[in-house]
Amino acid sequence: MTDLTLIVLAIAKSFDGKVVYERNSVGGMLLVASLEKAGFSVAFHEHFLDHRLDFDAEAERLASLVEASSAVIGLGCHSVHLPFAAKAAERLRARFPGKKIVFGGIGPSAAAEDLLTAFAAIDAVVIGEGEATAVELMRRGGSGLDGVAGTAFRGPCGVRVNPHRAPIVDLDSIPLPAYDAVDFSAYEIPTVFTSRGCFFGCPFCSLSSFWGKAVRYRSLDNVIAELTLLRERFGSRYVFFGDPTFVTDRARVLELCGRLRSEAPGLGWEALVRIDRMDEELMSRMAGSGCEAVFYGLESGSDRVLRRIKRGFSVDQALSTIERSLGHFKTVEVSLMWGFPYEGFEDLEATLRVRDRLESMGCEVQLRWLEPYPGTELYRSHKDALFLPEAESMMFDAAKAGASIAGTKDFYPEGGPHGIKIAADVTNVRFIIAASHVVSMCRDLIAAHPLIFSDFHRFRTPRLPDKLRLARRYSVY
Ligand code: B12
Repeated sequence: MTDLTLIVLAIAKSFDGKVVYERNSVGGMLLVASLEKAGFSVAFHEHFLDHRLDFDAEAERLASLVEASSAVIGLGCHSVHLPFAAKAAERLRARFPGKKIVFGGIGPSAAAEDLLTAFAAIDAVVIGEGEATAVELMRRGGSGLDGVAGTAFRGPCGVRVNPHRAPIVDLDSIPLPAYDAVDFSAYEIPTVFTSRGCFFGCPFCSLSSFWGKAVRYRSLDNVIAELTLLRERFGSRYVFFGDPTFVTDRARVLELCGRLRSEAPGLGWEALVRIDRMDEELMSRMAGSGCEAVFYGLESGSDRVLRRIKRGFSVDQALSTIERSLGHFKTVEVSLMWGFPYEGFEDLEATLRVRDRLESMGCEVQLRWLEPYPGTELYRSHKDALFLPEAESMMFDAAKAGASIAGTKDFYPEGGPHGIKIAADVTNVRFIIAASHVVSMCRDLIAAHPLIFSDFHRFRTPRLPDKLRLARRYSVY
C-alpha cells in the first residue's frame, strides 16, 4: 500500500554512451523523508526520459510506475520537462480517473496558475519549497486545498491560488534525504544543500523567487551529520554543495571549512560561488578543506551587459578573481550567456573574447543561449519579446541535435568519484538533449503556450543570425 506515487523527471544519464548526468534528485528524496516522517508511504521514482522514445512510449513508461493503491500521483520536474509532464498528465488522468494529479518542483512552480488553467488533468501545483506543503496536501488526500498555503488548485469554482507558504526557517527540522528511496550507488556525486534562498535575485535566474530572498542555513552539525552518513553508508568521498550561492555568509563558510578538515578529512567537494564574495583567504581555506572545483556565474564579458543584469562587478574584477582562483582550485568553471534582449553584437564579441581568455587561462567555460524562465525579472520585463526559435535552434531538430552532441567532447572523461567535476559545457548540452526530445513530443503544445513553456522560446536580440554564427563555434544551441 502506498499513499503517493512520486515521480521526478530527468534526462537519461547518458546520451549515446556519453555520460551527461551524475547527480541525484535530492529534492525528491527530501520530500520522501518528510512524508514518511509524517506517516505516509511513498513510492518514489526518478524517471529518466529516453531521447530515443516517442510520446506514447514515454507516457506508457511513466504510467507503468504508478502504484494502484496510491490516491495521489506527484510529478516533479524542471521547466524543460514541463510540456511532457503536462501532456502526460492527460494520459494519467484517462488511465487513473480516481487519482489526484499534483505537480511540484522548479518547473511547475513559476507557471502554476497558467498551468492549471490550460491543463484540466492537473489537480494542484505545489509552489516552491515542498516538504511542509506536501505533508499538508497529503493530509487532505490531495483535494479540498482551500487555504493550504503554497498551493494552487482546481476547485469547484475554477483555479485558485492560495497564499504563499512561509519558508521553513529551521532547516534542521527537515529530515535528511531518504537515500534508501533510490539505488544511491548509481550516482557518482551526492548533492548536499547547506542553505536555501538567495538574496542576489539576478534578473535571469528563478532561484530567488522559488526559495525566497532571505537565506536560511542548516546548522553545521546537521550538515556534518549528512556528510558522515554519506561516507559511512555509501562511501562518498566527494560532494557537490548545490546552494544557489555557497558564499553568502563568509564566517560560516570559514567555520565549515574548519569542521570539514577535522570531521570529514579527505572529503573532496565543489560549490557554486560568486565573484564579489571570494577573497584570497576564503579561497585558501576552501581549498585547504577539500574544495577542488568552484563554479562562477560571470554571465557576460561586456561591462554594459553586466550593469544591465546588476551583477555588481566588472569584467576586470571577475578576471582577476578567477585568475587567483586558478591558483587554489583544480577546476574553475565559469558560466557565460548570450541572447539578452539588450545585448548588442559587440557585447557578444566581448563575451567571446573573455571566453577565449578564460579558456586559455585554464578554466572550463560554459556558453549558454539565455533561457527565459517564468518567475524571473527578465521574463516579466521582456515577455513581449519572446519568439519560438524554430529555424534557429537545434531544440527543433532532434536529429541534428543528436548528431552535433555525438560530436562534442566526452564529459566526465576520467570517471569515478575522484575524477568527476562539474563539467561546465555539459549543462548546455543537457539542456539541448532534454529540450529537443521534449519538442519532438510536444511541439504544438509549446508553441501554443509561450508564457508557460517560455524556456523553449528566446528573447529577440539584435543581429541574431550573426550572433548564432559566432556562438555555434563554441557549443550547440
Ligand atoms: C542538481 C541540479 C541538477 C541535476 C539534478 C536534477 C534533479 N533530478 O533534481 C542535473 C545535473 C541532472 C540537472 C540537470 C538540469 N538542470 Co539543473 N540544477 C540543479 C541544481 C544545482 C540543484 C537542484 C536541486 O537539487 N535543488 C534542491 C532541491 C531540494 O530542490 P528541488 O529539487 O527543486 O525540490 C524541492 C521542491 O522543488 C519541491 N518539489 C520538487 N519536486 C516535487 C514534486 C512534487 C509532486 C511536489 C509536491 C514538490 C516537489 O520539493 C523539494 C523540496 O523542497 C539547480 C541550481 C541550484 N543551485 O539550485 C539547477 C537548476 C534547477 N537546473 C536547471 C536546469 C535548466 C537544468 C537543465 C535543464 C540544464 C542544465 N542546466 O543542466 C538540466 C536538465 C533537467 C533535468 N532534470 O534533467 C535550472 C532550472 C531552471 C528551471 N526553471 O527549470 C537550475 C535552477 C539552474 C539554473 N539557474 O539554470 N540539474
